[in-house]
Amino acid sequence: MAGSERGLWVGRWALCWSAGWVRFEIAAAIRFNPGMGVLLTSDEAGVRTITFNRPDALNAIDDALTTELHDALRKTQRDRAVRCLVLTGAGRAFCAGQDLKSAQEKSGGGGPMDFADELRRRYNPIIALLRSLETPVLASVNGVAAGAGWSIALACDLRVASRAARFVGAFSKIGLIPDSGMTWALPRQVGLAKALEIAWLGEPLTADQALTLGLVNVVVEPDDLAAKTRELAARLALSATRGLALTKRAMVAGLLNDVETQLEYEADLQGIAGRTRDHREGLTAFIEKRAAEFKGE
Ligand code: LHQ
Repeated sequence: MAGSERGLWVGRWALCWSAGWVRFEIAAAIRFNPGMGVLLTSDEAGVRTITFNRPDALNAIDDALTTELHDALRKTQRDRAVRCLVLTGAGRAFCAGQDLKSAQEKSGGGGPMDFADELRRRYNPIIALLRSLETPVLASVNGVAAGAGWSIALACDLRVASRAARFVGAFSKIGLIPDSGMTWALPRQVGLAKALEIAWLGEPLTADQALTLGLVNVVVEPDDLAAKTRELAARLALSATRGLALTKRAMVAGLLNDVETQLEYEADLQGIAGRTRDHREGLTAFIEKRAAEFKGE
């Protein structure tokens, strides 16, 4: 086996309270890969979870993290068994953005670092990959998301946030502009004036403020985050995921196209969706009055 395939197969006992009864569940067939350094990767029933794993530095992004994340996303892109991807952070943070200490070391403690080169080589390919992944991508925002860490969360398709999460556009505090796709995503999600206010003033947003602005999809108590993330990810993974991928493609194109172009594009993509096995299965299940069993084909 190679790469993430090298993971160990382990069984996990999950202890759940349900309707007043203690229920034991074996979450069977969890593939867990502990050996990737600054990322942890686990697979369970079509859901891949990638965990940023530099908790002492609030999962700040150093060179190893961008290399491993890029690699992990490329593998995910090629792995048809993955039908939902979750990104989250170990410890109390989601991700604190660029590792400012390693940035200073790289610049020799004084001279300016070539940020344009850093972004083009290390960050932009990650954001482009996240945006283009056919697999639905969930950010499970367990704590603070700052700078490019927030940009990564924004590049995911949906965001589930712990009430302990905070969103910090750290850029203006260090004389930089929002990057890693934030200037693309933020004005589209909250409008130009709000995006400028967030970027210029740099006031942290609470999870509830982010929910009000539509920047996260749901907020739950910290102890409920893992369960809520699993529930949503499992639901997406069991969906007609080819259709979901085509929907994502259509919606993103719709942000840029005029209406005639978009109608034409929708017709093209619906043509593809109409030829999928999942569409046939959905129709058959409707007629047979049973739940559909989608395979992502
Ligand atoms: C960190 C970091 C960190 C290293 C906390 N680095 N250690 C990319 C590349 C190229 C061009 C430029 O742009 C970019 C994109 C960017 O991401 S730029 C923005 C970079 N990020 C920041 O400016 C955020 C800096 N961090 C903070 O403002 C705070 O730490 C936040 C608000 C994230 C959390 O605050 P607290 O909860 O109060 O935690 P803390 O500040 O006490 O941090 C805990 C530890 O984590 C601490 O280390 P220590 O050894 O003292 O315990 C921090 O130094 C470390 N840490 N962020 N980005």
